[in-house]
Amino acid sequence: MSSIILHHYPLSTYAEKVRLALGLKRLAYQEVITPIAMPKPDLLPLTGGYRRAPVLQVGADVWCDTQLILRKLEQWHPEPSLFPHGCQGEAQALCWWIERYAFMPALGFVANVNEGLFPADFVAERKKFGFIIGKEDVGPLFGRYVQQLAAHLGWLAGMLADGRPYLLGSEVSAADLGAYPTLWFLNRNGGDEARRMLPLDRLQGWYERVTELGHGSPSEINGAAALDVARDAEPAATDLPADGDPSGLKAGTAVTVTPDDTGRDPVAGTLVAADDQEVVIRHQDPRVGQVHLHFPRAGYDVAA
Ligand SMILES: N[C@@H](CCC(=O)N[C@@H](CS)C(=O)NCC(=O)O)C(=O)O
Repeated sequence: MSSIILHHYPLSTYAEKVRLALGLKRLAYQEVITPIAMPKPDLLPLTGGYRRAPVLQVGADVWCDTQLILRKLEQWHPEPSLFPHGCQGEAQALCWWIERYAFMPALGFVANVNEGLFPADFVAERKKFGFIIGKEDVGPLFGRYVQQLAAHLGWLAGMLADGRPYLLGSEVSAADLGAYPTLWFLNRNGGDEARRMLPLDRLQGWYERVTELGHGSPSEINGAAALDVARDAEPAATDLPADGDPSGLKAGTAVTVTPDDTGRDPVAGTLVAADDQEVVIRHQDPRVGQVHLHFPRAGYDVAA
C-alpha cells in the first residue's frame, strides 16, 4: 500500500482526533499542512471541492471526514484497536454527540473569552463556512454556551466517575479521541474562565492519558507533491457493493455529495459503490486525473 498522506493543519480540532488515532497505532505517515481558510489550491483539486480538514489520501483515493478516516485506519492497522471489544457503534455514536452538540458551544465560549484569537477576515470566512465566532454574534449567547457546555461536559465526567481510565472502560477507544479535541480546544484557548466555569478539572486525568497517545511519526511534504502522487496513481478497487446504496442509487449515476452541517459545498462525481456507512464517487480533475472520493453516510446528503 502506498503511504498515508494526512492533509490537515495544527489548529484543527477534527485533525487532532486523527493525529491521536495515528499516535495510538504508532504509524509513520506523510502530512501536508493545508491553509486554515480558503483558498486551498493544493487541496480542492484532490477533493473535488471538499474543503474541510482533515482529509486522508492514499494514492488516488481520498477519505473525507474523521468518521470514515478512523474506520479506514482500523481496517488497515487493526492493532491497537480504536474499537476494542466491538465498541464501534457506541464509539461512533459518542463521537457524533460530542462533535455536533458540545464542540459548537465550546467554539462560542472561546470566541467570547478570547476575542483576539480570531482575526476579522477569518471570522467573516468562518461565518460563511458555518461557524459563528464574531463577538457580535457570540456575545448574546454566552450564557447559553456555558449552560450547554457544563451539561455536556458533566456527562463526560459522569462516565469517568466510577474511576475507569477511558470513556468506554479500561481501554482507549475512538470515543476518547472524538471527545478529546473539544477539551483540547477549551484547555488551550478558554483561559481562566473555562477553568472557573466548566468542569475541566474532573476530566484532567483522562485528558492527560489521551494526550500521551501522541501523533505517530509524521514527515511533511508539500501540497504539490501530494497532488503528483494522486496524478501518478490509479484509484484502488473497492470492496463495497456497486448497488449497495440504501436509497437505491445505482453505480454510474451522476451524484453530488454535500455535508449537512458546515462547509456545504457540493462535490460532484459518478457513483462507484456504496453501503450504509460509506459512499465512493469518481471525480475527474485536470491536475490529478481520476480520483475516488470516499465519504461517510451520516452527515452527508448524496443526491442524483
Ligand atoms: N465532520 C467533519 C468536520 C470537519 C471540520 O469541520 N473541520 C474544520 C476544521 S477543525 C474545517 O474544515 N474548517 C474549515 C476549514 O478548515 O476550511 C469531520 O469529522 O472531519
